[in-house]
Order: sequence, then C-alpha cells, then structure tokens
Amino acid sequence: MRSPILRAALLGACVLGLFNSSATAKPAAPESEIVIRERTFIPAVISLTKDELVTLIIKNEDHDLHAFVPLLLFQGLNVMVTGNSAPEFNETGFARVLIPPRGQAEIRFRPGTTGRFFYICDLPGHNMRGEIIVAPDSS
Ligand SMILES: [Cu+2]
Repeated sequence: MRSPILRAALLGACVLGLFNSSATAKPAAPESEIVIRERTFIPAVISLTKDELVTLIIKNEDHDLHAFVPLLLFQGLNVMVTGNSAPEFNETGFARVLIPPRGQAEIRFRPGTTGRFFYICDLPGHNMRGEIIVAPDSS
C-alpha cells in the first residue's frame, strides 16, 4: 500500500504550498471547470474546441483523494499540469493526475482530435466517469 505515503506527500505539498497556483498569473486562454463532489464528476459532459488552448480545472470538493485518468484524449499532446496535484506521465504522455481532498489540478493543453473522450477515477471502489467532447473549430 503506497496510498498512506502518497497521501502524506500530497498533504505535505499542500502545507508547504509547493504547487500553489495562486501565485502564478491567470492564463488568457479559456477555462473549463469540472468539480468532483460525492464521488461524481460535475458536469458529466464538457465540450472543448479542437486546436483551442484551454485550461481544464478539476476541483476536488470531497474529503477523499481522487484521480483524473483520461482515456486517449491527451496522447501525444503537450500538457502542462499545475495546482496542488500529483501528475503522472508515461511513454504516451500525460497519463493521470491525483487530486488531494479540497485540492485542484489545472491542465493546460490544446485538443488535437475531435471526438468523444472518456475519463475515469481509477481509485479502488470509485465508480466515477465523465466525458469530454472535442468539437471542430467553427471559425
Ligand atoms: Cu475517485
């Protein structure tokens, strides 16, 4: 079980303000917000625009640790993750971010493909799922 250690590390990061994003400038790009409340992603579906830089803000209002695990959406993209969260990357790019209780993750990226993309929380016993629709640029 690495969970208690991770929890302690995340808590430490919160206390120290290591990843405190309030000190950084607000991005000019549009923002889109997902709230986690009572083990539910709200809203269940959000829409983004292909090729438009966006900051996806995921706020965890629960007392539990949650994960944002995108399926396919971020593959091969440049992604910047800030906030008091713990991002994980693998060979395909951004893979997952752990968000502490009352914490948030800010994910800045430019969606490169249109379509419907799902994301989940993969923590044991959490049956949480949401959807991101990337629409074509209408301009
Ligand atoms: Cu969860």
